[in-house]
Amino acid sequence: MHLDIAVLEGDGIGPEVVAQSIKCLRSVEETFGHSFTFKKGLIGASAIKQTGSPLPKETLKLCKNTDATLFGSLGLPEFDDDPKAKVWPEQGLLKLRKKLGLFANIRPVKVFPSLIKQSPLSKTQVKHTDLVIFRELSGGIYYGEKSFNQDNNSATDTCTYTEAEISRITHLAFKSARSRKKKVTLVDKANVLETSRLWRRVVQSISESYPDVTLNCLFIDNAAVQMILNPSQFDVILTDNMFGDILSDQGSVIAGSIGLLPSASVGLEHAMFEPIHGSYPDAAGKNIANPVASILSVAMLLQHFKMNEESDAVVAAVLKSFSKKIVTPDILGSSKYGTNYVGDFIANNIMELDGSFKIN
Ligand code: NAD
Ligand code: IPM
Ligand code: K
Ligand code: MN
Repeated sequence: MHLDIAVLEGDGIGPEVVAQSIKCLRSVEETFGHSFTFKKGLIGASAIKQTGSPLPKETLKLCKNTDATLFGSLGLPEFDDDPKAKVWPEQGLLKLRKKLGLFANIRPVKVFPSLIKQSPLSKTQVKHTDLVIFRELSGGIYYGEKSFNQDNNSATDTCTYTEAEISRITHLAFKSARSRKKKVTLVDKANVLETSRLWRRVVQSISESYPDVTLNCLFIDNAAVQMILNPSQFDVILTDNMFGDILSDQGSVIAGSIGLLPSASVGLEHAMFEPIHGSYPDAAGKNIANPVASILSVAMLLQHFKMNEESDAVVAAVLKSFSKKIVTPDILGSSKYGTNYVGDFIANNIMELDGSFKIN
């Protein structure tokens, strides 16, 4: 298969982790006889510095004209620390998601048996965790009307959802549950928010057309607790843009490090793959960032294009790095292995499997 892939490295550790993912894709290309081309584009702080815009027109065009986008991370403290800035890096990512129509952000949270001791939570608590968060990605408070009133120093963010926006991601979540443990948990704040009440109404009504899938609803505050106390009770978590952002970072505590969790952002026409973590600016250029979240995002990319054996081969190589303790210091404090070494190890261990391979 031939794929044209847009590569947006972004800021901080973005370029370092994406470089490992490209090594892995090169290895998949060679092992399985595919052909991938990589075309780089600017986004985020580096794009602002070079062009004045966090999402230059050329970058958007590139992502629209390629089969998929591989994205690193963006953001730099000099922008976070300047609340008066007129443009900032994160605007580039939000605009890209919206313009590409990426309405669903799929964030799996798993415990890897060989890393179970790395979770700060107890083994009994986290074992058997295998959940996936379906985070709505192009609506809600991230995209509602915003204003800043200089006169009385007040600011407003509005949260709006339409039935259509809720409905399209709900169908994806239920379809996913059908091929998993057949359980959807809607996480919301329906005891307070009108948007959450709409979510409940729409999701409950859609659930009737999936009689084989059980739906239950949890308030976000309780869900945050349940996810830590008993994460294995969850299968598919369906939630809005902001709750999904927060819950998925929390999910990384179960897995052991945020440097492990990948994501796929999908829409009707485009797809983008990125680690859930940010640009971890303190680690930039130090060769210590964990590349696994980005590499597992490549596994999700391959699966998206139905290259299931290829995807399994990437996951198997990642699992091998875990069992050989070829991991970065976020996983094992005493580890001397850096981003590059771990990336090389995984890329060099991508090989055809005998068909008996299972992720869990
Ligand atoms: P962050 O995810 O960058 O880092 C938080 C902490 O997570 C780090 O201190 C580190 O301990 C750990 N971490 C993150 N990635 C890691 C990796 N690959 N390996 C090992 N440890 C890792 O979040 P933050 O500090 O809140 O934000 C930093 C910047 O990143 C901000 O500008 C923020 O806006 C941006 N951000 C971007 C994205 C994105 O591009 N999608 C996501 C989150 C945050
Ligand atoms: C993420 C990030 C982004 C988000 C920021 C950087 C805009 O935290 O991808 O999880 O909130 O969606
Ligand atoms: K990211
Ligand atoms: Mn986030």
